[in-house]
Amino acid sequence: MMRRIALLSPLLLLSGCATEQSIWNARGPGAARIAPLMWWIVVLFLVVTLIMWILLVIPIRRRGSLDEHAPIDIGGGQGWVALGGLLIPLAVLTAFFVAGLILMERFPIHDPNNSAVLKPDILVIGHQWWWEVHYLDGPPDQRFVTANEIHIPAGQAVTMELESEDVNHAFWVPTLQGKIDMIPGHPNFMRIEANQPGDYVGQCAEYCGVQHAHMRLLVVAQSAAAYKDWTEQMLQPGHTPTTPEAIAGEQVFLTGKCSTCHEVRGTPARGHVAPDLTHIGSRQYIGADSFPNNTAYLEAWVTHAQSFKPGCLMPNITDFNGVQLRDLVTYLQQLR
Ligand code: HEC
Ligand SMILES: [Cu+2]
Repeated sequence: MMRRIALLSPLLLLSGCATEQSIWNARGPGAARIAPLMWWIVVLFLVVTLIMWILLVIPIRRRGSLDEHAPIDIGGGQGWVALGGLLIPLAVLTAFFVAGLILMERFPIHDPNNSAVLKPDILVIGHQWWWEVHYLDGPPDQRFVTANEIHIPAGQAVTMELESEDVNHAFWVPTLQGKIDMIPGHPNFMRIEANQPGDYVGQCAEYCGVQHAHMRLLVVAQSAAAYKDWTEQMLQPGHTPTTPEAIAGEQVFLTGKCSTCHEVRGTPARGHVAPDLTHIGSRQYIGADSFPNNTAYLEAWVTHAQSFKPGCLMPNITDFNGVQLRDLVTYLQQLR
């Protein structure tokens, strides 16, 4: 029975991979280019595993007495060790190494004649444990900053520059493109494209500290018209509150600790060490795409960020009463 389960395990693993962050599910040309190599690796891995199981099972089934077996120290059989332990692994690993190098070289980012790739549309800066996103396309008055949720036009290649503010991170949206390290002081570039509009989940792919697992991101690919509307919305300063609750909430935000770390464009809140909140009300998730952006989670996050992401760089802030907290969250929600 155990053996049967063990034999089935590669199949279980395969079916377990059909989730949102899946390299099997290429949704853009970058990921589609990588997928065939991945299939080769998996198929070859399965073949090698199968052969090894057969080689294991044969001697197990060959029952006999000690008299029929030669002692282990009479020599011989080194040829098998050299073949199975050295030559085959060397050939397989070399083949995949070379295939990987060829694949890497063919990515347009390495084409020196392609001037578009040297001029990034979007600069993404990794922080412990969130993503700062600068839209650099167009003249200075068309540029803006946001965080954690990256919108791109569907069907168009977007060039990204990837950096880090602190430790090494890695930018990875498996359904769209391969992963690239984000290294402080050493910008890397990638071109990312989604075939169809939709949400594509990503994740930091280089261990970067306690909250690495909660350093998620969302790429939202939109039709050209919807993308244009979104950028126009993002260029606006933070929405001026109109209801009494939101007006009171803005005061809580500006007079409390929030503005020392966060920015809301168009207000005196100009902190730069935390995600830009100018349009926080329009984002789908909070805490770097880790928790839903709704009233319950926002209230809980604002007061107890350390319970959601222990060790993250936002402290628990519990110095407001219930009314102030509700007003504050109302203010955040109308920042759309
Ligand atoms: C000491 C700096 C600091 C202070 C003060 C602070 N924050 Fe934060 N805040 C952060 C950091 C850092 C993050 C990113 C945490 C993460 O995801 O790892 C964050 C994240 C957030 C997020 C989620 C943003 C997103 O896109 O995921 C919200 C909302 C937020 N803070 C609201 C507030 C409010 C409201 C206050 C004031 C009551 C406040 N913060 C005070 C540092 C701070
Ligand atoms: Cu990480």
